[in-house]
Amino acid sequence: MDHAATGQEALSRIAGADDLDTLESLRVEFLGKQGSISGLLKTLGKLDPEARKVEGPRIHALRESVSEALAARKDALETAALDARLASETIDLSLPAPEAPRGSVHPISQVMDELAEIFADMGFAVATGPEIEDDWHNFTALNMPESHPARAMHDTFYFPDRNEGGREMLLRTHTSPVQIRTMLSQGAPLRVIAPGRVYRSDSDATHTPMFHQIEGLVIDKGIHLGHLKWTLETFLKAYFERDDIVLRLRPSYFPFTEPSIEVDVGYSNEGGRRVVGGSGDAPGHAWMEVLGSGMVNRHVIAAGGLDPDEWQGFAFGTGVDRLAMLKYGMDDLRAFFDGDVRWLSHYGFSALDVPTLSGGVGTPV
Ligand code: 2NL
Repeated sequence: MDHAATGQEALSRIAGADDLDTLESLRVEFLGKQGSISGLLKTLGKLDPEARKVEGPRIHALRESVSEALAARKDALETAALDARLASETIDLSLPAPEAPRGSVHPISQVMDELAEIFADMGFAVATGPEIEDDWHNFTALNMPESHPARAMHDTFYFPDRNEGGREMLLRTHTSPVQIRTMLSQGAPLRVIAPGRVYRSDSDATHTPMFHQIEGLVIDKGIHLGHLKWTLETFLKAYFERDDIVLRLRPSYFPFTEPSIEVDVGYSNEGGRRVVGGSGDAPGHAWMEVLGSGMVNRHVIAAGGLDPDEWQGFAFGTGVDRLAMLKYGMDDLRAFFDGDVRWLSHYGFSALDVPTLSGGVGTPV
């Protein structure tokens, strides 16, 4: 048998295989169970001992050389494939980088950050508390007795069960309970803001059942209305980033403050948009209420564990959502909570743009 010729043909076909699939089918053809060289090996058993001595080494040598050739060709084809991939997958550094999808900061979060920044500069810390409250912290401590209308089922979301102390549980209707908790845990003097979600059973074009409030509380000795007025004026000028903000203080009523004061700012209408600034009495201007405030009622100071003859304070509260709408020009409150990314990419802020008093508290993207 001319094994040399068989070997030559096998080696040249292996050398000519130009992909891994072809090479694998050659391996099966020569060395597989039914392969031609495997067939030769099987014939050895039928030969007489003399012939086997001659043929044996030749067939084994043939199998060895074909097997080595297959391995070498496989290696070469794999190296070539890798080289081709490396050549085609080079990165062109002169091209612009592919755009990474970027989220944006919701206007509510942005405005809360701006408020925290502004009040931090006036020495206020941020206080937080539970959104599920008991009726003592939400109402009683704030001088709102059992008979107060705000406690009614149609205004407040109650839970069916009372807590271990027998108190009724509810979704807080304002952030004031946070300040009661802060007075009780930290004592006086105190300068805090309490921003967060609050809940009322209310739903129409201008009211959502959940909205955002920020309240401020200062407790110290000798605090009076002058401190309140300066603080609110300084805050509003920083927030609206204008020096010509004019305040109008009006007497009002809140159960938790005495006296109570509502704060209006002057604004004008420019292209259908409210622009805050100037006196509300100036031509083309009007007044708009932006804050409720007052000197903390002595019953509330006492509920906070402090002696009202020793400590006085002022407090204020306002809606974060409305402040955001006024500054950034959205006109529908409900869109705030729809979660529409198109609205968010229009009104959202860059996460890298952290509000600072030196750099501007609000810079929309
Ligand atoms: C408004 C008015 C106000 C307060 C909130 C307050 C809190 C404590 C004691 C006294 Cl612990 N007062 N908060 C005071 C006056 C007004 O909010 O229109 N909010 C949306």
